[in-house]
Amino acid sequence: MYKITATHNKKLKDWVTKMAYLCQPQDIVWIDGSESQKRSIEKEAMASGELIELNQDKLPGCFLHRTAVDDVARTEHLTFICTKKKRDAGANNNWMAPHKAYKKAREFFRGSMRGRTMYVIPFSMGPVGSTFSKIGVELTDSRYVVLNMLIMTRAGEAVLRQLEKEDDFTKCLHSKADLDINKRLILHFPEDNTIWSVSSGYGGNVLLGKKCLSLRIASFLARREKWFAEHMLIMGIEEPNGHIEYIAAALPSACGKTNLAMLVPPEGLKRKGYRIWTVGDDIAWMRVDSDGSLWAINPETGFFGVAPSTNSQTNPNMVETIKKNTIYTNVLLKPDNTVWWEGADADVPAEGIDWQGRAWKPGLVDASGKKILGAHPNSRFTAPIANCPSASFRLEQHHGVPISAIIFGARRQRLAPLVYEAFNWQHGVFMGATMGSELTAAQVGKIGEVRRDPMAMIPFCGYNMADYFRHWLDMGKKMTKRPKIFCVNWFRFDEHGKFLWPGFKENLRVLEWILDRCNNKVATQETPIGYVPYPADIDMTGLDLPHRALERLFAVDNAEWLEELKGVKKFFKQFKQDLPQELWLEYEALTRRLK
Ligand code: GTP
Ligand code: SPV
Ligand code: MN
Repeated sequence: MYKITATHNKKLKDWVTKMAYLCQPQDIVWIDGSESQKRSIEKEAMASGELIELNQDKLPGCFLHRTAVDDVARTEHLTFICTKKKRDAGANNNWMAPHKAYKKAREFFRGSMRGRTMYVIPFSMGPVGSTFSKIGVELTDSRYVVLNMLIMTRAGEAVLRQLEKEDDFTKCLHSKADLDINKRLILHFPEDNTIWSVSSGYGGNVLLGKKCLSLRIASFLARREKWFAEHMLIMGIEEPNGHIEYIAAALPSACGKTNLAMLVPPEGLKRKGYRIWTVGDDIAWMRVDSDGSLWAINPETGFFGVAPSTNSQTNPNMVETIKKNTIYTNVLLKPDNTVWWEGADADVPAEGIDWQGRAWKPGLVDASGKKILGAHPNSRFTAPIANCPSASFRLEQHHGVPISAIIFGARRQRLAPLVYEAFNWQHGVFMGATMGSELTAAQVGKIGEVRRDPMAMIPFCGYNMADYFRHWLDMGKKMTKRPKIFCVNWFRFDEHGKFLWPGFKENLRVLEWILDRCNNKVATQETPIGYVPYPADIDMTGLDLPHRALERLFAVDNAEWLEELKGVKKFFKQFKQDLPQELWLEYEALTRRLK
């Protein structure tokens, strides 16, 4: 009953047919990437209620979508790595045996698309045909997923044509089914290059090109093929003489990647004539090139960014980016059919419809007296990078950009200095491997609790993290021109619970120091945890901070760090004898320096 004519690729044909018999859609539609097909899917999504059309005079091409109330963030406890051996998934992942996982999920997929269309989305992560790039095909019964994937990836005809030349692709199956959280599973089969996601309609759970393919599956492939797939932004910093240096930075979810990637220089630094180029805000694929240095691409073509606090003070480039062709998820709808969220530019609206579709006005509280928010704290927008005023001119280059510095960041009210530098590559890998960060609204869980989040990859590393650390150490040996490694923390508090550092655009002052270090322009102070700046080397022109704020931002409290190391030890011990010995050596050396 299902006839496939869109492709000659037998593997693709057979797989689509098989999945169709499992899910039983009423028909199959192949996504070609054309404007006319996109328009017709938008119309159907409006008719079915999946999308609400926004005010087309003020927000052309923009829509609003609301997810189910219990489907508003990634569900890490329902996310599994299904390798034959449990050991290969590692202590960092939930594991299920592949045959068990397929069997369990198959029951949830069986007939799940009845009465619906199955869309076939051929997509490329990275420019079609680049040596960096990987192809995926996502089958989904969600028009919201289709329209998001059209923004986030290169999807359509060109990819199908590429699939006539190369056979390999990641098989991605998604069905929203009936969105029942008790039947929700996000399954990865790295050994089969396959992803199955069922009963969710939220971002990272269902836009399978993003975290599932570009991080979990790609990290597995990257180790095998000797490259990096990382949860990192990529940005270029151009000096007035036209020279551009690129950096890659890993910060955990909702810890500032998007904001950093497109910052606008603060007034005080404008005289220096910096210009920022945004390459990516979430994912970096990096390779060692024949010149011995590290080159990076952003495999995505869009932003899936956090809405709350996005305004023209914090992120003017994003405000510009999301004015057209943007899909908003779980924000507040205003009476004039525009949108709002906590921390948006416009005044708090007198009334509106909240993210759950209920009438809302300021000051509402729930039964327990808690303020009811207009927008969900993890409400998001999906927008094309091409809309961004700072979008890099090298986005389509198959070669990517060369990376001068790697930055690891975390959200820590205490402990971690604003910035510090690793002594060398191995110490830098140790710094990344021992990152801890406070949880945010981006994942279901206890907000504020500190968890170990090595390289911001704890939710995204598709294999045993002990092997991942080994891979990081090995890659250092592959490079003759290694990037320097740094740690940053924009989130340190003063004794009154206020941020010590203003953050956002002011972070350029820290990046400037980092680049100065890469070019051996400034000296540092050595501390047990790494090199910290001399306060005088941070350009503070136009920024007034309280007395001795910088000293406090760079302070290292040995007792606090020794306490922190207890958590690190516990984390490392989970990996037993698999953990690279080098990391234990670094651990012991740090302990000695702190004592
Ligand atoms: P994901 O998309 O989940 O991977 O998040 P992200 O790392 O891109 O985080 P994003 O830039 O969207 O920032 C998340 C939250 O952190 C927002 O509420 C921002 O307002 C806040 N934030 C970002 N940068 C800074 C900063 O420098 N200082 C402070 N205090 N807050 C920041
Ligand atoms: C993150 O949580 O790190 C995100 C959002 O970037 S999601 O796509 O849902 O993973
Ligand atoms: Mn992210």
